[in-house]
Amino acid sequence: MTTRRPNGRGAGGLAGSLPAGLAPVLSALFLWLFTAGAAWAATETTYVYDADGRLVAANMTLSSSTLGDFRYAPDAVGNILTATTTVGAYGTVVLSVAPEGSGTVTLGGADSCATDCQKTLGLGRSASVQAYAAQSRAFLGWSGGYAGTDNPHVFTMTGTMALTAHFGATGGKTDADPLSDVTEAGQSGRVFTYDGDGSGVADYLEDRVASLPTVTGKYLTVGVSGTRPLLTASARTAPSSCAHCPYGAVDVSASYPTSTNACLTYTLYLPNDARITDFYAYDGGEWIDFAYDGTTGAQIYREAARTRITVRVCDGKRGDSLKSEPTLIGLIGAPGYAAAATSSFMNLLLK
Ligand SMILES: [Ca+2]
Ligand SMILES: [Ca+2]
Repeated sequence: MTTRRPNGRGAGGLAGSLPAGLAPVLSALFLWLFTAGAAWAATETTYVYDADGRLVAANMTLSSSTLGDFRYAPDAVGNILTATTTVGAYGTVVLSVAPEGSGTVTLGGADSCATDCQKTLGLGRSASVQAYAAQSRAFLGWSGGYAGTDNPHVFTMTGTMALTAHFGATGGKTDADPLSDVTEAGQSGRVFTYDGDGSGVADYLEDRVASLPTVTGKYLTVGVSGTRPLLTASARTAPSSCAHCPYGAVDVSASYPTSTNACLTYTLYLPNDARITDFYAYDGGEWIDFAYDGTTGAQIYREAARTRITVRVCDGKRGDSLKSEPTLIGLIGAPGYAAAATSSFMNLLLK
């Protein structure tokens, strides 16, 4: 508790000196309750008086990232305030599970709860959360306020904390594409919400979407149209003829929907990269510039946060890396760009 006496005249000296109606206003005004996102270290309160020495305002210094509860009330004569501060009274832990029904979470210590639970804890208090996988499932890691695999995860409440526990197959590969859950969990291997195609579904849960590191140390996502899972998805070295292929190449394949619809569209999702103007495909033992010709080939779209490349490939046609494989369509492709014109010009000069 903090009690500060302002410099105004004390009780008895100025009885009833508050302007009419101000006391109830102050009573209401100074009952401020911060429960989320507010910041208050509660260090200083500055009182403001009018020319007659009557209190007209109390300003509080707000800082830090803590949460708190502070209440002010005028005394009987109106110009002495009592400030009651209770910093650290509120903090909320919100827990959820994903994918739904694959496990439960508990909030340790004296508190415990099942799935989709919420608890209010004091700031500065130690909290412990633990994930329990359902049968034949495994706990993968946390997302939200903490991205890691500690289980239980013990932390100190410094504010509102929202956590989601992610679960997957016990073998470490949940969906039907060939990549492990960790591989698809972002470049760090810890972001189980990673959604490179922006579908709203984490990629480790999507058969037709694969996120993976490239041979150049970058990270990209590739998806395939239709209804069949990606059969293969791997990174490989770009053609030596490509001087500027910053993402290397990807090698993907899938089966096509029907004999009458023997084409697939692969989509690559890269970081926004204005340099990418070309797409090269490995075709019949050589790399070709696989530009869209109206039927097959690559089209490049630069979007706000990413570069998206759609690559149409038809069975046995140009760009199919598995021409001899019935029912399968493969793509070995590399996004890139040609040498800058000035470089070519300089090369000519140097020859
Ligand atoms: Ca996705
Ligand atoms: Ca996937």
